[in-house]
Amino acid sequence: MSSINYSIKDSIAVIRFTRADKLNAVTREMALSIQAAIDKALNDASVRVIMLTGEGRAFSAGQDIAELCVADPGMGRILSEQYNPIISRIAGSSKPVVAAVNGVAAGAGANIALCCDIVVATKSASFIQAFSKIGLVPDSGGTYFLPRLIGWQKASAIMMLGDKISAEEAERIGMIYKYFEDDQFEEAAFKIAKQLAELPALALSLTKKALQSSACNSLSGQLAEEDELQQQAAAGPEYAERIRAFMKK
Ligand code: LHQ
Repeated sequence: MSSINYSIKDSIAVIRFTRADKLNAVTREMALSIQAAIDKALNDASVRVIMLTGEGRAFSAGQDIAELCVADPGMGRILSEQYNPIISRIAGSSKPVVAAVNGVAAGAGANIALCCDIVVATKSASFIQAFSKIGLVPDSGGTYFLPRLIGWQKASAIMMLGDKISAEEAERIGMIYKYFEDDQFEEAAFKIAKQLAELPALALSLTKKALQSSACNSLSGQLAEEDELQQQAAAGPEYAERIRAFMKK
């Protein structure tokens, strides 16, 4: 896996993009490596949280445009084989996925970050829906997640204009959870992942499911879903343990 690095620390699998000289632009090999790394983390019982981040001054500049010029497999194949499986894996992951956006995130790079459960960024990071400028439609789930995160109007403008959104603005409008000063970023992002790793895994996974259902449920449907998921959570071992511990205190 030359374009990414995979490591585990404190039950957190860190998938780090390592094409820093190309702003972590995504090649076919890199997209397939990201998919394989997510699978590895999902299948490893010792991993409780997955974190995506980048090396250098970018999180990812999206599709490697240079690769398209030398070996374009056709638009249908790029999305169905490279990007959609990454987004589906992250959205379908039973383990929480944190995007630690260390720098600029553009095109599919931005949308890979935005489909994660918690998105944090350095103050100097930015988000660019770069698609319209190169004559393309936002992909990698962007048209699904962005309007749900920040509302239709802002999503529409940001996607059509392709404006660069600073981390401060992204936090203000609800596109991301928080930004941190650059020199405190690594520690702060890791602290959030660690906090997740120490929480009951089943509850987090069912919370993710409930949030996803709410994207298309009616209130009555959602209340029924919460009822069902709450019963599943309460049937798990961590609920009983946590209640016992609370009562002891
Ligand atoms: C790059 C890239 C890049 C290759 C910087 N590729 N080398 C899905 C399906 C099918 C087709 C197409 O796409 C998609 C999904 C997508 O992601 S479409 C959107 C693709 N991404 C973009 O359009 C963003 C392109 N990049 C930029 O606009 C700028 O590089 C940003 C704003 C991200 C950063 O600007 P600067 O800070 O000024 O850096 P730079 O432009 O000087 O880039 C530094 C190096 O990185 C440079 O290489 P070099 O060898 O000259 O130092 C760039 O060529 C390379 N690079 N993005 N996407």
